[in-house]
Amino acid sequence: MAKKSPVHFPGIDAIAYEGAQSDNALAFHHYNPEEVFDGKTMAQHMRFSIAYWHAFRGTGSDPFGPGTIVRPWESGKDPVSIAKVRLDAAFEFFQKIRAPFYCFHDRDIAPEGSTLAESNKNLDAVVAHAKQLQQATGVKLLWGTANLFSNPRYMRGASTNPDAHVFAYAAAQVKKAMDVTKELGGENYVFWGGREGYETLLNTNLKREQDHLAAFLHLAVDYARSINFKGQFLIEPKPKEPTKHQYDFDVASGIAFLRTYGLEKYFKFNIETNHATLAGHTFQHEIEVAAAQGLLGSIDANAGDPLLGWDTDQFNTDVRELTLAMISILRAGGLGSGGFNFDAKLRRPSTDLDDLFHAHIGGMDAYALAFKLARRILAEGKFEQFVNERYASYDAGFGRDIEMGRANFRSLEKLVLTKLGEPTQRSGKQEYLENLLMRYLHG
Ligand code: XUL
Ligand code: CO
Repeated sequence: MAKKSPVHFPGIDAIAYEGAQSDNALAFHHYNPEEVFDGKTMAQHMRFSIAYWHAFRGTGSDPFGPGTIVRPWESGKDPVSIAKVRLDAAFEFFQKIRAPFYCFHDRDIAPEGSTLAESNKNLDAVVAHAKQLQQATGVKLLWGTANLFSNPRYMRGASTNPDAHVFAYAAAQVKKAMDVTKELGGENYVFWGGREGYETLLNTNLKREQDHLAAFLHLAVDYARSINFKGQFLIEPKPKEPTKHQYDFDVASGIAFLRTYGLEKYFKFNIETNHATLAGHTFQHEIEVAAAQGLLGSIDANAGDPLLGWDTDQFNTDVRELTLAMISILRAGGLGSGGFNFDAKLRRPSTDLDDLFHAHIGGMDAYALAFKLARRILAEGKFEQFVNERYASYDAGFGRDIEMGRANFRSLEKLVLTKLGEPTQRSGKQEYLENLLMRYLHG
């Protein structure tokens, strides 16, 4: 165990649930971790997770200027000892914000060395420290992943790189990232495509690159099996940024890719709100497309800005959007081994230590409120009843025959000509339903 660590967040206690009427900004107003719903605490339902890269490696830098967020623990004699003190600060934060999980990339938690062997050594030293902190605090690893996009060697992709040498390097890096994820009891392992995409077909063989991506994922599946890693593999789709054409554009293209290459048994989806909206979809749409195929895995909880066309990774306080998402998630039976990971960062001028608390309190409260609203909406079943009635013509007679594969074009033509004639018009009642939703949200 580390020497008795200094308090990195002085003056901020563990965040308490004080209820909606409380004026205390450093309290939960809707998220009560201990409250029980259907025999499970809210903490067990939500499985909130902190994203190490944003919360503890984010500095506020952008293409126009350097970082603005300076943390007091970012000093020490060498990069590995700084990494360990940073972990101490992180675990203090995880406990105070009452998050049961965290997530990391290999290069967030430990510094990259000048060779792969040195990087692995750094990672081992920091992972040993993380393991102690996990044991001491009870905070668990929701998922691990490898950063295959920051280092310049990956500028033309990792597994889709035209150079097989880079493919091999990425394989070695993912092998190690899976080893440490297993070592830390990670419940999932995420593959975000990073730079797996292209800018121009003038220099790109698209088919070969997609074949290589699939080959890489098969090798990952084989390796996981060989080390007996039981965590769920997750694909995280994103349509653009960094490359113009990302291969994992959205959930639908991800499903087509997985099925094309025989990978659908091994993967589910980690759906990120801001990636959904960048693809021109709603968050709920992406959840519903994955859930329809039994492939809903986990959520990267954040929000984009509707006026900006890039991944702004903001904390989401839009209760309407989250309630709709929660309806689809709860209807699908929840996230299983997944959780809600705050892949979200502070705005560049949010430089105080307590801003990190305000940001996560808002995200957790908004999700908790959405969870309660979605439960009520589902329990009352008004929308469900409306939707069921809308499709009732398929429940019996020739509608049932269509669903059961017992109808054909000839039988249907005969029915229309001899019996059915012109269909009667039925309203979709969207405005009525939107008003109904508004009553749930605002009374
Ligand atoms: C990038 C992104 C990543 C993944 C993990 O947009 O969301 O941080 O979540 O690599
Ligand atoms: Co993400």
